[in-house]
Amino acid sequence: MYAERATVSGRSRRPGATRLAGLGLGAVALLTLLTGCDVGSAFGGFGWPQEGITPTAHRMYDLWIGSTVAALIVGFITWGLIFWCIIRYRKRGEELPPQTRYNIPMETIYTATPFLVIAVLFYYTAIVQADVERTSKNPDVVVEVVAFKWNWQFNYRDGMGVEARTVASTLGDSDYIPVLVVPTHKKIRFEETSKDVIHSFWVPELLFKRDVFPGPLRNVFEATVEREGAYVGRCAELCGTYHSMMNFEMRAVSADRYAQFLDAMRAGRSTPEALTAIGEAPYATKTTPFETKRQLKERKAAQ
Ligand SMILES: [Cu+2]
Repeated sequence: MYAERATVSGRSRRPGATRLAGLGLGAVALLTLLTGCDVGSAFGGFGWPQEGITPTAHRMYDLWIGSTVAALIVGFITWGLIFWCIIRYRKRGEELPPQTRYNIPMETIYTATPFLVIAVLFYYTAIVQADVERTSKNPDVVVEVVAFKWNWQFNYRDGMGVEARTVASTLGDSDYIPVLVVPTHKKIRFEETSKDVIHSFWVPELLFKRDVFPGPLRNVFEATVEREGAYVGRCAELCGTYHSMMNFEMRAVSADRYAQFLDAMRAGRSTPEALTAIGEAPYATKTTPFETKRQLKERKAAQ
């Protein structure tokens, strides 16, 4: 049957299947080659934020670049085949072209290939996700993140879990942006809890956010910050009227200066004083307090 049809169409199907398989192999080789060099930065990260400051952020970036390059390769092959078919098999006369169907090798290939693509994407996604989610048994620093309408409190803890004690604390206010100080190159465990509704702790440069729940469930995640600096933090869960004003700042400093900061806090200094003591700007530099309704009213009354 098959041989008959192949003769009718005047060409054998086998070389076509081999060619397609070869093309697939070539694509895989090309993918390996392209992800090997930094195609991401050449194309602006294909829309992915490139300023990640954690090892996991870099791994997520690599996953995105790999997936995008793979998608583009599949796209180019598909577009190529479409245009090739349009040109190669365009109408040449009134004669009906050979009517063929059930090309088993071809059908096997286009069933197996998408499955292979999905399997590879799933494999790498699962690995990177597990890496991002991983928490260690012995973090270097534990910070309790307390969210409330509409600000943050950061408690520096002496251990993990609810039983641990708070050794120092920073509380945000409508006219004070809380600054969370963390050491670089250390495993930082964030333990989250909310006083009222669901909020979400988000520092864009971590390329990660996690919901902050009220009640007994403490959401936890871990991050290692590689670069010193000031990073704006936000609430990423619509939590009420002043949700958009629920900003904070994460200040990453060297491990030594972090220890000095914590010592100053333990000695009873305020957060701005302790920040000044380690040569840092006392107040948030990446965001400012927003004008509250009360301040607006006071200003109007004064006019
Ligand atoms: Cu919120």
